[in-house]
Amino acid sequence: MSPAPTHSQALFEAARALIPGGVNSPVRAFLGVGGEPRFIARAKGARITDVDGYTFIDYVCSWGPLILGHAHPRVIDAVQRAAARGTSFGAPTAGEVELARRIAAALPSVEKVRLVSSGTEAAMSAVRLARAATGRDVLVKFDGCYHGHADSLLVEAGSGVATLGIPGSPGVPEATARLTRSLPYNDIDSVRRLFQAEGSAIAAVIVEPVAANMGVVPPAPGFLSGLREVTRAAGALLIFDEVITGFRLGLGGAQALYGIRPDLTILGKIIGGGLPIGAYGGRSDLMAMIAPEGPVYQAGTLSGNPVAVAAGNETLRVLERSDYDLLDKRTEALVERMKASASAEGVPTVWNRAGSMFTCFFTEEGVTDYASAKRADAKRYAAFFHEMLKRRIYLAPSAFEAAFVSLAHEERDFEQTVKAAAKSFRALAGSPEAP
Ligand code: KE4
Repeated sequence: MSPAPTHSQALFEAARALIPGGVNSPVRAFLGVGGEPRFIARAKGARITDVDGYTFIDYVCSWGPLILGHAHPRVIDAVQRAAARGTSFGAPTAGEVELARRIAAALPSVEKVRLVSSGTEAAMSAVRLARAATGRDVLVKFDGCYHGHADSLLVEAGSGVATLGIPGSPGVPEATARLTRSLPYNDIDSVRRLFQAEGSAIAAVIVEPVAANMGVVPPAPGFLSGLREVTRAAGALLIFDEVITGFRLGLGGAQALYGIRPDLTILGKIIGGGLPIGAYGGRSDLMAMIAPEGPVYQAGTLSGNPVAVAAGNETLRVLERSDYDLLDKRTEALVERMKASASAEGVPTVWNRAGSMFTCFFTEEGVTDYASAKRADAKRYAAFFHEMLKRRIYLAPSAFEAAFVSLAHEERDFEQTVKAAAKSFRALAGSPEAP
């Protein structure tokens, strides 16, 4: 007699009858690791609880936004107070000015900023602006980087596209895809060659300054500075997609860490504190081209939504007084301990980390781009994912994503995680589980 379906299973069956794949975003469907997704009922701090009452230490953190942990009391209070004043007005509010000010104060390259409702919207708008500002059409991205699901950005994309092994996406017109060039990440010579051949037609290079959608892959020395130099020389724009790295790698994001001043920056996730948000901004001469100040049209019913903005402002207020160094050191210690336990069990792993995000690749070679990330053993990652899930640790259900540590993760969480990892690596190595 098979066990009665769990609430998650029953919900997933009902969801699949109504929602494509039973989920509202593909990577949530567990197709990258097999099995069925857990439907989450609630979360607090570093832990999430599914509808069957199982609690897990969470390293997905809603794919990055929840750097403070789930249901942070100050964020919840700000959201409740904002909602009680009304959820949306379709008119400007003071909170939007405060959030714009906080973003500009943290990112000096962002002289003006437009709030939207997702990272996808921010990326597509920044690309439209770059094409309008330069009068050019060609866009350069990098294999395995993901900038949301706008047509021109789905070429060789990472994240869910990589997880599902979809070559781009049907429905993107060939004429559109042809205008996007995708090059190997960290290969500055390939960028130089392309600019020699087509530089006068290139509107912009868009890049995750620390890639996190092929798993975490930091920039090689000279890669980002090389992009800055090549784009400036060719009159093309440099767009940093900091949807993940913004306010994750420090208040100044990757651009502060690596000392690069992009022309445009894309933000999302953390600046909304877990509510729907995105933003794009940069040089004021460029942003002045955006309607209604200029002719480049972009709009949104819920752009700058007061409840999302309240969550974002409170999150950034807390982050402005938080210790990023401590968060990074805790993450480094966690990764070192898990790496040691994999090695002790003779399981080959490579761990890429940037600040408080990391990825474990099951491989013996360095992972420096999408090709090497794809050579890692995704099946072994899937097995590790389920061994850890069994031990109540919730990692990304995809080998091509990042694990995130929040300020709510405590020593007891790391202890439990390291113990679970040791047992999981032992299981992967085929050794009997120690009692
Ligand atoms: P959204 O449209 O999902 O808000 O943002 C798109 C986006 C843009 N740029 C970067 C660097 C991103 O990582 C993302 C979205 N990230 C994925 C996970 N890595 C979102 C998870 C999902 O698609 O469900």
